[in-house]
Amino acid sequence: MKLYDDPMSGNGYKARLLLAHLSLPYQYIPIDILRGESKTKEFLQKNLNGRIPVLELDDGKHLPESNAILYFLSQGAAYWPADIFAQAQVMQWLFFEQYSHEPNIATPRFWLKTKILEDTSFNRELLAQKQRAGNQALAVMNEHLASRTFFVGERYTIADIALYAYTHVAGEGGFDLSQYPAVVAWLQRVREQSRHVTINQWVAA
Ligand SMILES: N[C@@H](CCC(=O)N[C@@H](CS)C(=O)NCC(=O)O)C(=O)O
Repeated sequence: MKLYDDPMSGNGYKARLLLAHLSLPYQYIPIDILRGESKTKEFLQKNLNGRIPVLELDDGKHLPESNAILYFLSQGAAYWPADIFAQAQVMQWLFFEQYSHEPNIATPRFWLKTKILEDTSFNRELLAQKQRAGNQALAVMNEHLASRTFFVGERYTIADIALYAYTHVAGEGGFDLSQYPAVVAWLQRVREQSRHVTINQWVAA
């Protein structure tokens, strides 16, 4: 297997983290999105949408979209529950992550890390809007986790992996996680899972 990914990407980190939990060897192919490497003709054959991460299977098939990669890799493993309602609840949080969480937490992180805000024409009100929506998502997570150890069924699943990826680096997007104590405690439980890797590590083939 190969993973096309940019090392700073939280979406790519979701795949890296699950691959590490599963002890699956893979080849890591760095793609520099800031240099347009995800928009080349060659890359667009792997993902027409021009984005990382993309998982390449040994038979040459390509799978883009981080949460689809999590679903695919977790089949038959403990990170995907057996119960159908619990499966639907995992999906519930994967969709929450993509609609309410990632666009509002990953984007401010990207803007601040790449210093794009130093461009005076950039609308800082847009940053404030994203941060307000991101804080709403963190508040939802905090309330849900106040009486639970993990997002679904009291077990660590791909819902936790998907939500951990950008939550644990939310500070880089200007978010104050100390306002969300249940989230902070959950982040620590995620870090304690076996074969955890940080966002800066990956297991090469
Ligand atoms: N919904 C996609 C989002 C993928 C995505 O936005 N990837 C970013 C990096 S985190 C990217 O490739 N950006 C390059 C671009 O938009 O040109 C997923 O979850 O994988």
